[in-house]
Amino acid sequence: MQNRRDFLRTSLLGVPAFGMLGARQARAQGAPQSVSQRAPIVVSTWEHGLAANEAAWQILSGGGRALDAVEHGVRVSEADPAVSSVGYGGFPDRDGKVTLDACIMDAHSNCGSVAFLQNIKHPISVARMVMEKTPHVMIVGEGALRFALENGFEKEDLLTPEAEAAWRVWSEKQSHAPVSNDNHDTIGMVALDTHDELAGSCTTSGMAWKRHGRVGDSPIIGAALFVDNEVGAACATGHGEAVIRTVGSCYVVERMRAGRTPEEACRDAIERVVDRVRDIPDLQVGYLALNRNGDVGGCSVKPGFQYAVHHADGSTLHDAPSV
Ligand code: SD4
Repeated sequence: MQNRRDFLRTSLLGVPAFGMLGARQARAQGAPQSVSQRAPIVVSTWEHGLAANEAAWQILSGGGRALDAVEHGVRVSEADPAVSSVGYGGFPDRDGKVTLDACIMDAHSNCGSVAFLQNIKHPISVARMVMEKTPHVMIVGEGALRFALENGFEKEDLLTPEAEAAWRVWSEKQSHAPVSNDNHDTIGMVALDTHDELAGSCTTSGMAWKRHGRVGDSPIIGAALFVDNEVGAACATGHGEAVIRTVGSCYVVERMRAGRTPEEACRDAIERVVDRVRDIPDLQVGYLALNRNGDVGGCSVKPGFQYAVHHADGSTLHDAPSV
């Protein structure tokens, strides 16, 4: 059942008046948290998804492809040093190394992925190159770095002074690091373009203070991201181990195929996580889904998961319901 206490919380950022009206109507009608819009539309995880969506929208609103939109959208978060779970400025692992995971998928079941990649600011673009320039889906570690350098990417130091300082504080305490406000803001983005094509992307520096070499769900197709153009697309954020163990995003898409709305499908997947994964303390997982009709919904284990939506009526931020 939908949690009706957590109604649509819409924060409109410089949207035109008709966008505000639409949001007010949704509230007045007691609409559920899901959003329904004709293409194009882009949705992404967390508040910093608003800025990422804006970049994606520039592409989608000009008739561009969802694939380009989801790549260029998440690059905004990758480049933002204030986003401490993605790209440049991401919190390092327990050895003080920033290691990145990313994947991308298009409407034709093409996909590309990189994992445990270091010193490259835009892993999502490397993932896209894996998809388009190799016969493979996934390249990791040293091989991924070599592939990136061969294809014109530059080696950069991604550890900002702020992230290094946070790591030093953690090293002194050697504390356990559950998903918290410090490390929950992986970006997953899914979009539908005016050519009726869906695409999705996901990029992260992973769980802060993780074991060196640990790879989460974010580069794994079917776990953090899945796109089926006949049905819809879904992405995940939160404890990657729980998402992998329940093949989360693929399950969300399959639930939509079975007739569930995006929000219901996300709720089904969250219920599966809660039911099956009982050994992770302070577990948090959030799913976000978009179907090919432009309906959007999300759900998370704990309250606090937000997602950003951008469509012709403007840009909004929503609180997902939790189970
Ligand atoms: C991971 N899923 O590496 C990522 C972490 C995350 O928001 O989503 N943070 O497990």
